[in-house]
Amino acid sequence: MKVLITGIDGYSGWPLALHLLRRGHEVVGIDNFVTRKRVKEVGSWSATPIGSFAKRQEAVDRLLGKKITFYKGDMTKFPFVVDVLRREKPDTIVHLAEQRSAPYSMIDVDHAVRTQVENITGTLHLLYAIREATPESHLVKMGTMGEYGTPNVDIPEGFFEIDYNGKHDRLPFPRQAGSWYHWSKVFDSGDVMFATKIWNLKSTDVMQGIIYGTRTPEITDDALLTRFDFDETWGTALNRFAVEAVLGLPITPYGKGGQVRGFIALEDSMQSLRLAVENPAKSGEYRVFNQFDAAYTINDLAELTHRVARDLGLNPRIEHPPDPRVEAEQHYYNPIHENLPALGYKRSRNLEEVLREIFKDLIRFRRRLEKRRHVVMPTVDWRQGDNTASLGARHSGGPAAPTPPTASEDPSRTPA
Ligand code: USQ
Repeated sequence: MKVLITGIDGYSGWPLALHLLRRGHEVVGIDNFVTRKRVKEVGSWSATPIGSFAKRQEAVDRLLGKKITFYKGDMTKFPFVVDVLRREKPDTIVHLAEQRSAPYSMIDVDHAVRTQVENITGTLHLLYAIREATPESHLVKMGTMGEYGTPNVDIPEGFFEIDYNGKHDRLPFPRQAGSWYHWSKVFDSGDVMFATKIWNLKSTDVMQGIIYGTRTPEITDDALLTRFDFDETWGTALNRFAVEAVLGLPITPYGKGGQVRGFIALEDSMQSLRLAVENPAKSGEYRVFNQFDAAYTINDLAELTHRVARDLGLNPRIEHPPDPRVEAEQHYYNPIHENLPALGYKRSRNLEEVLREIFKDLIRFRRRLEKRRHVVMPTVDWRQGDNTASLGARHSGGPAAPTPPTASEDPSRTPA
């Protein structure tokens, strides 16, 4: 199959490209390198040193004997999006090119608006471009488990059966997102569902859980590493906890730490996306996959990180900062996830094994972490309308300057 990956330079996009190439698929990519710029904007960088995209392409050529066709451009420019689709005619499009950080979207009004405008515009452009250029192609759209929030009932895969006032229907399950970022994904889901219906498209909406890990089996050389973020805005729970332990900073389950989320290893997220690609939706079908492996409380993960770090001779400690988010700190959580196992999904390795591998890599890149230790502790508070002063004071000695939405040059000449 020919697969177009939008956001191919990202944490998931890059290992997905390697995984699909190894499976014999042809890979085309789009990116505007804005994640590299925005991580720099908050004073951070990737724990793993990653080269420019040209260097990544060279490594794929040299180490795998494969080519990736690449288009630098922005999903908010419709002529660019439709032109790539017309030229490449992909069988499948995996749409990952969105602002993916909840805390980043909560910095201030500017970051909230840019997150929603860019994410929703990019998805709408892609939907119109598919209709115009490749109506037969299958869209695999990256959404998030966070669209559902944490309701006090089981969470189905997208839809549920309901009896109400004597009538019965199958309806989209209510969405209760917890950040402007997560709401942008809710709006995307509505748009993908509607476009699929009116234009008879094929779509899979992936409700992705929190990914952890530094590696996939295809990352056989440092030149093939994916990025790994750990700062307060771009890093995610388990990845951040491992970095905190390496740096001798407190491991930080926010508030009571009873927040439960679905987690999945990077390698298994790639397996899941590949299963969605290789088993496309039918014409007119909008299907939803809850894509996570197991649910854990944040406290469970903090304690596991603590134990593994001690085994490795580190001296970790757990502290509970006040929760900077507005979220339930103890709650019921039982999402169903049956669609991917029905396609053959199987967990590849257990959580502790992957965590030990994360530590191994982070200890190798400890000097890069040390240089950015001041960006790890949380400052962005959901209750504040403007966090730029506190974020700027902690990260770069001044207010965080907004980044223009379109990257005009490749900032990846130096390691990101
Ligand atoms: N948390 C802590 N301590 C930390 C960091 C996070 O307790 O140091 C808590 C948060 O309060 C939250 C939970 O961990 O309750 C998850 O936070 P996160 O930062 O790991 O993940 P989140 O903001 O939900 O977003 C991440 C990705 C996003 C993806 C989402 C999947 O950044 O792109 O959509 O995970 S999900 O969470 O299932 O919606």
